[in-house]
Amino acid sequence: MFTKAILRIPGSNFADGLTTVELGTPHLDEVLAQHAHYCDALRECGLELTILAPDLRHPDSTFVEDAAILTPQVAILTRPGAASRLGEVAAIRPTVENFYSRTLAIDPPGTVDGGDICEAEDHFFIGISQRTNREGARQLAAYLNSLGYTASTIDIRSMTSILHLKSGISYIGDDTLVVMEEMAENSQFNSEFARFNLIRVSSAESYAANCVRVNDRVLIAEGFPHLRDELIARGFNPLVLNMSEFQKMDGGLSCLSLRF
Ligand code: CIR
Repeated sequence: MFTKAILRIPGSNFADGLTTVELGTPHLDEVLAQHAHYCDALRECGLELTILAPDLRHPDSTFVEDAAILTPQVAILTRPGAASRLGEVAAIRPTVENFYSRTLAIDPPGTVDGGDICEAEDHFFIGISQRTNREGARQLAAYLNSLGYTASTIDIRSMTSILHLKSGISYIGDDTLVVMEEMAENSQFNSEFARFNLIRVSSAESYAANCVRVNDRVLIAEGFPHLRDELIARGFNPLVLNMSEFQKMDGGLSCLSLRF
């Protein structure tokens, strides 16, 4: 169960952030409206929100998930792999420290983006990506092991269609992973996923593979009816949100909040 979440309102320069997709320029009024709906959805799931003011120094800072990894016992401040995002960690640190008496940090030359970290019960999948390097993964795994979790790495660098590990997989509780087809088919990853039930997401719906279990709901992006129906068929309760403006900046549902 989560009780709280941290978010940051997108800044007026949101469109100046990083992106690898060519879906057009986000419209600020729609960005803000979609963000407000996302906040409402988390409240509907029972969370108490801490909503931070826009940070114009960091256009990508609404994607708060990348700056920290929150476990029940400790917070691990990350070290984002994109230079333009490094300062987001210092910016969010005081807020995280309001809730956690113990924080750990990833040190140079390690880099970790929270979007590469997928927690599935007592196990953490750590994506090695353009943003998270092996040294960052090593430091993080050592912290997690000391806290009693297991960890394994999944190298997604050959998968050019996704930015972060969690762009392609999500753990939605009940021993179930939502996995984009390309990953589910990859023989390198099969053994990693063997102990879980898999919901495969076709390539036509791959953006929807980034979904988020929040208490008794699963937040999913609007416009992906096959995944929505599959979730319902398996007894999950999806809550659908329009994510079009965040998708333009490579952002998914999970990256807009830190839930704990
Ligand atoms: C970036 O490229 O860093 C941002 N425009 C998007 C980050 C999305 N974060 C995530 O999926 N965890």
